[in-house]
Amino acid sequence: MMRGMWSSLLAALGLLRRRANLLCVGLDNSGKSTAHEEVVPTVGFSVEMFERGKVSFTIFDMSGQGKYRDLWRHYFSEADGIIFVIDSADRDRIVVAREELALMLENKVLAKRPIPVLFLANKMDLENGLSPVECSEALGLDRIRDRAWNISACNALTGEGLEAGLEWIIDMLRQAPPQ
Ligand SMILES: Nc1nc2c(ncn2[C@@H]2O[C@H](COP(=O)(O)OP(=O)(O)OP(=O)(O)O)[C@@H](O)[C@H]2O)c(=O)[nH]1
Ligand SMILES: [Mg+2]
Repeated sequence: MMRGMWSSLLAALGLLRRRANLLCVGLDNSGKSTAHEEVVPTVGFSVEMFERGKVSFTIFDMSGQGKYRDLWRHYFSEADGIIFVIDSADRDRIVVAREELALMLENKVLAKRPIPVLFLANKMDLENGLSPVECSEALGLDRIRDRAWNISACNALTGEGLEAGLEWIIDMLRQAPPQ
């Protein structure tokens, strides 16, 4: 289902002049992998790569399962941007997402690298989900002052909202190109 959606979106956006790595994180079941090709929980991580002209673009899709979350930090030094996916309908675990986000932002490597973070309030199709503003409040995003961040609602099953989110992070990378 929706196989290669990241690739086609990125192609449609006609982006990037160089090599860039995006790290995709968030709790298990938030919908990180649905946007590209996986339909089963990710084991460890998976990588999707694209060549666009002279540009090599890589998305590291990390598993959000508890036992694998420790892997995220190993990619902070290489990431040019982070996509943090939230299951906006999982009200019970938004506090866990907040804790994982806090841990991530406290990481010494990441703290020194002001790379942008795109938050995706996913599963916007589900009734009773949190709006992006509510997600933002629940996660305490207004406390993030040392880097650019943005939040948009999306539905990874249909792709709705993904393009707008990606456009934002790509714009950020254009303004502050990866080292
Ligand atoms: N209703 C709805 N379901 C979604 C959406 N995005 C993903 N899902 C479903 O959520 C479940 C988990 O999606 P995954 O993409 O595997 O989640 P993940 O974040 O990659 O999970 P891990 O790999 O375990 O970290 C799947 O059953 C998806 O079909 C969405 O926008 N709306
Ligand atoms: Mg996954």
